[in-house]
Amino acid sequence: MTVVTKVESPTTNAQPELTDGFHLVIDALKLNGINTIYGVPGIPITDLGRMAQAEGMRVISFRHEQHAGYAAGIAGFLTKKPGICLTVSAPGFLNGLTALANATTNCFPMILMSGSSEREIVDLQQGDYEEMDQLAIAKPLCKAAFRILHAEDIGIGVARAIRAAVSGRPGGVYLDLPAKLLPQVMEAEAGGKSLVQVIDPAPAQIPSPSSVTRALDILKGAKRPLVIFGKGAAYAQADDEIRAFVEKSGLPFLQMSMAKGLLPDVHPQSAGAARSTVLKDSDVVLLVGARLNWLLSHGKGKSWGEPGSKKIIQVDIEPKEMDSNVEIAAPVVGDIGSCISALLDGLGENWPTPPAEWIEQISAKKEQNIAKMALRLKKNSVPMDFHGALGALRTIIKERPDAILVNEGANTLDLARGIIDMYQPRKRLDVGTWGVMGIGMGSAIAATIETGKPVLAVEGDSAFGFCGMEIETICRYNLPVCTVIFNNNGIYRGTDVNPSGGPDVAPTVFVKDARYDKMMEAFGGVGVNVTTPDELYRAVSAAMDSGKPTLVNAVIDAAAGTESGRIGNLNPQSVVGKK
Ligand code: ADP
Ligand code: TPW
Ligand code: MG
Repeated sequence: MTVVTKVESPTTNAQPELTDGFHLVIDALKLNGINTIYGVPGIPITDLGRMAQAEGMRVISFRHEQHAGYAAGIAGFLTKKPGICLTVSAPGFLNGLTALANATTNCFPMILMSGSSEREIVDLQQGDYEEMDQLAIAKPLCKAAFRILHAEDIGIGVARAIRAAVSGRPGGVYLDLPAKLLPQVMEAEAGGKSLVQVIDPAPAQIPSPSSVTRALDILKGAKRPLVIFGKGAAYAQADDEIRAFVEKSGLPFLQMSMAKGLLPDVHPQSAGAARSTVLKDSDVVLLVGARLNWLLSHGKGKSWGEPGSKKIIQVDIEPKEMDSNVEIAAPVVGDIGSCISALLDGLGENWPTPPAEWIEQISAKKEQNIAKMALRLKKNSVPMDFHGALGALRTIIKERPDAILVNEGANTLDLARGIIDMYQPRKRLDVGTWGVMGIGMGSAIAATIETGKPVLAVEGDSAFGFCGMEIETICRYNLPVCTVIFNNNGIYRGTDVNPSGGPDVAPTVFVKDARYDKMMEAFGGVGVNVTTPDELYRAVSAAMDSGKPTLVNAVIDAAAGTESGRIGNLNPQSVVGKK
């Protein structure tokens, strides 16, 4: 318990020890094992950050709250504890709110703690400094939202926020800290007693035995089974159970983007290189911590084969997820560790291996696709295309399987996802469910702060622009982050022209041949410009080995990309003629 001061009592001369709201917030977080705050200082929380640092917490100051928020969300994903983002009132809060909504959408536990203005003035709309009814605005964008008005409620308020963030389906929580709360004083002993250590914040949720039996019966009857792991499976940290289940059952599997590496992408049962075939031709699909949202074509349409050709088993902690898009033949509701353990137990001793014909069909397709890709990855052309550049980065990760890969962009994202094999769980962090640009630098910072591992951030030049100023943060904290910009002079491509012939450039193109590496030099980091895959490989290897903050400007053929990468089909088309 932190003691702020001792004061003389005029009547008894006793000296009650006092604490205050600032210290109670810090003590409540520390008591619950939360030791890092990501944020931006200012009224009314500047001193909260200072005092947190004085009390031994790690306080990482960003240049913009959105990136502090993305960092907090990723910290939550990596650690199963809520990441904390601390912002100032109104504008700072709103900057952090995008990240809070993103965490909720992605099922990452995070708490946005924001200072706010005087309640009495805000509620009468009398124009306080940075006036805004933040609680009301945050509510629809998060799992839960709380405001603490009295110092003695800080313990309970922080406990509720933590439990709400991590229990059940994880998500974002908003915690409103009005300016007046922080200097409120109370006796230290009472303050200490008011704190709450959250017991069993995310209790195991055991699936019902009949749901497990139903799932296994369907799986056993499958001729062409498939397992799909999503980022919920990566989050669950049930890595050993998942591996045991996959290997004992012999089932082929796919891993969604941020689940890649849960099992090595090079695992013999991985069907990653035969994705379209297995999605289309499978007859039973076991989904584990993956939603049937747009990323899986909602579980229907051409990519899923003939309508009615599949039965779906779904393992998820959120019962409402079942039947969200198509009928789920066997819902298994519970936490992934408990569900997979139950399924593993149920395999018993004589589980039949999947039909050889199916496994052979998958192997043949894999071999064919891998051979096709190998040729493209070896290209050493100038200017580089995406494949040539990604061939080099693929080797970097193969040589350093415990490095964390951060990835955003359109072509830069879609092609890297397919080309760079991952070998360990929770090593690939990307744009997530929303496909949001600008997660890169925040994710990279949190990834290394939380794990101590080096980070390779592969960024489209547009994606990087959303968060580029945070390279100063990377340099300031001297973090082992190597950022590679795939510089193709624009969004998707740098070759578009203004169809009107007017003086403005096309909306998708940037300054030609920009040198992002020079930005890094401005902050004392290492900047390198490369034009070939060999140069790229050498520059990134050196950066990863040295751990020095580095930015590599990788010149990519401006004509190489396609519109929206792999999801161009989602662009609405004008019927009256394009461009
Ligand atoms: P992806 O984008 O990789 O397909 P999604 O974000 O769509 O993954 O799905 C993740 C799912 O995992 C969510 O439906 C969420 O409820 C679920 N989930 C998250 N954590 C757990 C857990 N510990 N146990 C069970 N399900 C979980
Ligand atoms: C917050 C829309 C999707 S992808 C992209 C934008 C702007 C940039 C693609 O260009 P980049 O990649 O990064 O250079 P590449 O390799 O294809 O050239 N605002 C937000 N999120 C999204 N998704 C967008 C806009 C978008
Ligand atoms: Mg680009």
